[in-house]
Amino acid sequence: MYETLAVVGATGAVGRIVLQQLVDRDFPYKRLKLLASSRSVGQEVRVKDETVRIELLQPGAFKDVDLVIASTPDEVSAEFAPYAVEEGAVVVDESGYWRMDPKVPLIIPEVNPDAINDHQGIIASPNCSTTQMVVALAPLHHAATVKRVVVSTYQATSGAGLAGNVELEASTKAILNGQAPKSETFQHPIGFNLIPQIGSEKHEGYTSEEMKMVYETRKILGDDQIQVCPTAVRVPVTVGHSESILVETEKPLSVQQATELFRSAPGITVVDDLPNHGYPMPRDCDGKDDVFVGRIRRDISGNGNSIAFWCVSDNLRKGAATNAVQIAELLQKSVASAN
Ligand code: 2RA
Repeated sequence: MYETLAVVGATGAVGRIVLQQLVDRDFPYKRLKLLASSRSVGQEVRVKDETVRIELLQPGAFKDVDLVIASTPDEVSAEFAPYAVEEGAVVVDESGYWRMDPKVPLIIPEVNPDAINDHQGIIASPNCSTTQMVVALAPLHHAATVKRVVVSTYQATSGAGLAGNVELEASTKAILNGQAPKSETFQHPIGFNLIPQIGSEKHEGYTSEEMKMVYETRKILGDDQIQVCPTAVRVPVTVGHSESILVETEKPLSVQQATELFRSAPGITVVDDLPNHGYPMPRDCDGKDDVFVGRIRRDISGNGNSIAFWCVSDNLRKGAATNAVQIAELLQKSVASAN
């Protein structure tokens, strides 16, 4: 049981779901502290049967805190996480800032739970587009060693926070009303559109979002040889990232073997019944914690060592809040078993 749990960024798109997950999963803590920037200080948030007042995120705020679950922009995490650790807390961080730091474990509890034993105060949760892909790749990797992945994402507007969904609605309404849509959160109007850019240019024409999928996949699966070619696309869907994935393995896998591996892996639900129009779609996955896999098929362009599939997950849940709360649960188990 944690004495004091702090949630940083509780009023954001992910932070709200973190609070809901704490209640739904009956997460053990005695006292809950909510921390945010001065903009939200004083706001009251209802959690289970108590009302919690948001306090200022500042040095000294973690002196009585054991565990932090944080969902903030990178620059906020870069500043507060070191002093939170210095003040005695362990930080489960959802920002991108610490993920590739060699001293920071990057964890998906179903995939690499043992990495938690190496933490030095900060534990990172991967980017949403990486998390769902790696949950799906892990059983194939363990059985047949993943060599190469070609992935195209179809990412929901909530990946850009509450502002992303507000802009999708405003943009769609403006277009339906014959007005010019505005684009402030995204590079172009998102209503009735697809935008093949998430993040900024990072490496040889690949964006920062795409390179996260390359680097984080290797770190989580512990294999620097895995080659990933990603294309990340923003789509006019509020919740649920979808991914078209082609995976090449060292040992060949039949469609039946791959399907069995997906079915028996933790955190994956297979929905694969093309004749009856059965496959995962964002609307059906909204509000669910699993990663959904379907359209599992042989790569008819390949040499027998590759499988194609479709993967959908709620980006705010397994892609963010659920994974962070699962890390916190894992941490508690590892502390309990060490004592
Ligand atoms: C996005 N992956 O969807 C980002 C959020 N972390 O924009």
